[in-house]
Amino acid sequence: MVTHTQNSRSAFNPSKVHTHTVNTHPEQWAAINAVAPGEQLGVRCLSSESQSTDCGCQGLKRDVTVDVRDENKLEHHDDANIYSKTANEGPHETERDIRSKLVLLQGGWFMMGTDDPGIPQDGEGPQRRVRLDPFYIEEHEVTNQQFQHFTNQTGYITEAERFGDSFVFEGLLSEEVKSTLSSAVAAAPWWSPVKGADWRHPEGPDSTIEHRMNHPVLHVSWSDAQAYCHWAERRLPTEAEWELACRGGLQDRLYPWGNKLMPRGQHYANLWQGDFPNHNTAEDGYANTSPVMSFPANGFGLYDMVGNAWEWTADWWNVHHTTEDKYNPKGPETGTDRVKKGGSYMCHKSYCYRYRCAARSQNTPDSSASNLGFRCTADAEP
Ligand SMILES: [Ca+2]
Ligand SMILES: [Ca+2]
Repeated sequence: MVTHTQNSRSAFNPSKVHTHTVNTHPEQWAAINAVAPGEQLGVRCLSSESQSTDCGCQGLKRDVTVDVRDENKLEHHDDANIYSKTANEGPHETERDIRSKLVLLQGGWFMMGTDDPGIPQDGEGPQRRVRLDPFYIEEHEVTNQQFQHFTNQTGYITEAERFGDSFVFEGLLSEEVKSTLSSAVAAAPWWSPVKGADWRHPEGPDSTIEHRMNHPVLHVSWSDAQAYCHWAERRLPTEAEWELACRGGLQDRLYPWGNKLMPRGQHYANLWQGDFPNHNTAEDGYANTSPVMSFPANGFGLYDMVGNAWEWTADWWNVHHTTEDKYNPKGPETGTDRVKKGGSYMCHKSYCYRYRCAARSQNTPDSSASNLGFRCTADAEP
């Protein structure tokens, strides 16, 4: 069963923080984002998930209650409005090429969710009719190169950088970093909070993205993803938009390409092969993330909708849905966790059968991890 062990996120609810003065200078962004040494927040390891179907990544929650002083330092960060079109000029004309190509989806009616859920407690069902207006979606996950451009332009500092740590899958850590670990997630010991892990250092301080600039950016919180999309004059997809995009025009299929995981014996997504969590054969070519667009696109021309990195959506998490028709649904009004979709390179049927279009999971908005990224959507092509 999915149960929330505590609600420590209220201080991070964007609706509860005030709008800050507009500031578009990189130096000033850096200044207001700064966290003084020794003021990093700790993390708390929580999970109540069943291990039989769970990779444990929903339990990756920061404990924001440890130090109220730090909440004050962070509060500006939750207001993505500071990156809105009216508050920020967004990318300059010459920088537009750095953003992903948008694919226009016509919307219309589609069947969201499934009546044959792989993980019923995640709220994958019931299947319901949803109608969406046309929208654009980026053809691949936001890459390290794109995110670097964003941070270079704005001086933006991610939440993981300001907290001073992020969750990393232990199987990817060097022995040196492993020797420094003090805690792991109780029900998912393959996850550890690693000091110095952030999007530039996905496996901790001794790692780099130098040779992975075209891989999905990782260790970005929901707020970080929001900030990038606002800067790019785009937005995060709703869960319904993401799911329609995932289905690639197919109806009631498990995967973006159909019902068979490996058509003609070919890998269609970067997932986990072998025994999770101890042995990844990387039969698909990748034990970690892959360059975006390394696997076939779906019928809409979208890449890595399942696998590679999990992707944040705009919606709050809730597992209860009705069968009534919905128009442009945006999820619950409030919540503690945000929905993520698509699974990651860590997903294996034995532990995380979530690399399906109807599958879903959640994290608190300030969570970040070595398998979680995002892509943006837009209402109109700029
Ligand atoms: Ca793989
Ligand atoms: Ca993905």
